[in-house]
Amino acid sequence: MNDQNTDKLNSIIESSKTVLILQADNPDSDSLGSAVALENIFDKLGIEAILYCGVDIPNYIKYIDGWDRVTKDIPNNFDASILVDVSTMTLFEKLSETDIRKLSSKPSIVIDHHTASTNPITFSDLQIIDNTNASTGQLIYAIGKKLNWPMDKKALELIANTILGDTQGLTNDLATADTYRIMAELIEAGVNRPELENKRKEFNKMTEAIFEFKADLMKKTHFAYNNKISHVTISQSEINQYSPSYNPSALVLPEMLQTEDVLVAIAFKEYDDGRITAAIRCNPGAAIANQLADHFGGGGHTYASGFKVTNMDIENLRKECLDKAQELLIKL
Ligand SMILES: [Mn+2]
Repeated sequence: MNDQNTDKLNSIIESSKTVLILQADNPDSDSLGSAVALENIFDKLGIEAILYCGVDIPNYIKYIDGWDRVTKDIPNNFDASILVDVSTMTLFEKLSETDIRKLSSKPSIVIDHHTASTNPITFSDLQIIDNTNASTGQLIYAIGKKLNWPMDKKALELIANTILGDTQGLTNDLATADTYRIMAELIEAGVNRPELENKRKEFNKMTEAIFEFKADLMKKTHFAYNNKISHVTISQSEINQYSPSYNPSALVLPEMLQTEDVLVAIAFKEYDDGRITAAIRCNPGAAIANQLADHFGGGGHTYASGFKVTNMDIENLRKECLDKAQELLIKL
């Protein structure tokens, strides 16, 4: 993060009355927490924030207050936009031509911690991208400190949630010494980590039906290549029945990774319209998630990524994906 970028960001924000904050089509606790934290900070600066996401906010992150203020429409009146936790056009499929024209006509800023994309945001004027940050929220915290933004306990809690979300509770390799230092600062400033954890856990409790569905998913999980690659396929009817209350992949991916010999876990979702999505998670020492997703036009981090394809048969896709995963594992 260089001074020139933060100065430019500051001047855009200072000359705005209304700022539109966009999340990509795959909202998570980092994108949502970052968006609501900026809303909170801007409110204190006398700037109105409008929160946008093209898809519904998934239930599992609704422990983050403010999710219900996220709208699916790009408004007509705003002075600037900020895209959080995303730097690729691939994840903005819900934007229409008109939406993109509106966004292009105003200053637009990307704040993200993913590695550079091959399909960058076409309408952004300023990109603050720093992949040394565990979460976009952590980057916002750094920017906020630099620009003396008012960050109250609520904003700091939101920032802590983005870090805990993306680092899976400070357990994956996104959590660096800096991340721990920042968490310590947040805790010193009043953030109560057990309180945040309890709220999230309380919110993510399973119903009995979900508990049984989890058992079904585990029963149909397969293990390939000497159990190094674990995969499960979730059908449209299962998505219809269970997705509104629980993200099916999140039910089994952690269990798959917690199985002996497994290095890579993949959850495919097969939709009736021909779309197939895959969520990829890797165990320590098998950092191939981004490369595997990249092979199918997706993206993400080295240990967690995803992709979406259309016009591909599930059998063929599965085979190609497993073979590619094996190939990448051999190269490690
Ligand atoms: Mn993130």
